[in-house]
Amino acid sequence: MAENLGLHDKPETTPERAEFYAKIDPLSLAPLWDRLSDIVTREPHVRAKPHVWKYDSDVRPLLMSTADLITAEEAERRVLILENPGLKGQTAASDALFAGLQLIMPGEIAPTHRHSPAALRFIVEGEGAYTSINGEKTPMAVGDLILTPSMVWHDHGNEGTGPVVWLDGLDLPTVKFLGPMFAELYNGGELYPEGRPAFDNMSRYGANMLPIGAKFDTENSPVFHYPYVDTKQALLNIQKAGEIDPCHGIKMRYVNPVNGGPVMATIDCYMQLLPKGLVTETLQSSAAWIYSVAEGTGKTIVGDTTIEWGPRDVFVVPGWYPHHHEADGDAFLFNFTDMMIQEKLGLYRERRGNVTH
Ligand code: GTQ
Repeated sequence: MAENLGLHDKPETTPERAEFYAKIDPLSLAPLWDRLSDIVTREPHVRAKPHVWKYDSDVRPLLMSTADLITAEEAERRVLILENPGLKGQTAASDALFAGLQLIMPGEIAPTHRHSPAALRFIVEGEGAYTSINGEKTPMAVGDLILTPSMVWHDHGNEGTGPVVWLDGLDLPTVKFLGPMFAELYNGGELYPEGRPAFDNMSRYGANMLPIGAKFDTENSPVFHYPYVDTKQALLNIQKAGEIDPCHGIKMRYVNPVNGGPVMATIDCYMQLLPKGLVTETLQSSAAWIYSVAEGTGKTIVGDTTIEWGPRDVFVVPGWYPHHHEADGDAFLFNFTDMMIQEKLGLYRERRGNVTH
């Protein structure tokens, strides 16, 4: 991106001005005219860089080696942060969102806690693990989406025979920036008692029915498990109609069935099918998009960076980078975004081709 995106050139720092700036600094004052061109820019000046984490060759061996380094219990969450190279030390994959890969080994438990940041899990590898949400065990299968919205009790366990890995997506940088960060361990470190039976949430709220008289006090979806078998089948069925969006292929939003809105107040999730050979049209979105490849190979061209991706890779398209996708075969891409936050604040913009919305 161009370096000087300001509306006008920065006024010269004459010796007289420099002396004035030095004089007012101890009084916690500063001249806006010296900063304006860096801050109020014509277009977004995004710190995050386009980036891909290659799972099989790079991340997986390192993640697996952490099993000998620390237990899930001691770590509380054994996660490798996918830290954007443009945001070193900031615990962020994009300016507003966190991403990490979490490992849980057979027999391990990651203790019950809750926090104000909202989280999603997209299952990458393995079987036999679960997330327990307010005591309701949610079995994990590869490609499933599991939600743990703000302040919901959750713990993870692995009752299988091999390692299980998932992508964590959180609004952590946003909550940190805004300030209301709260977290607690359940009863100082106990496991949350067993709650409703497995699959209760999706039957109660996600089977095209709602319990009589049901009332909801948050925007978050009461369904917290979106199995990949259903998601994938839906996309395959829709593909038969042959209606392909030029920018998105076939892109479906996971929704809160109560209000049709995003699954959580701050994070919006999607599954996208790019049919074999599709080259999408260029899209520019003021939101950031974090992708996890469920199936298929291809590439995404983000500004002047070409990201080659395959199954289990994670990549970031930061805000306002023109980008398009090229799929080798049918590809299924999970992605999540901060678009919701921007939309709610009336700030979201996108440009398809040359048209800005
Ligand atoms: O699994 O609860 O990647 O609390 C970061 C913070 C995962 C979790 C993360 C968390 C979790």
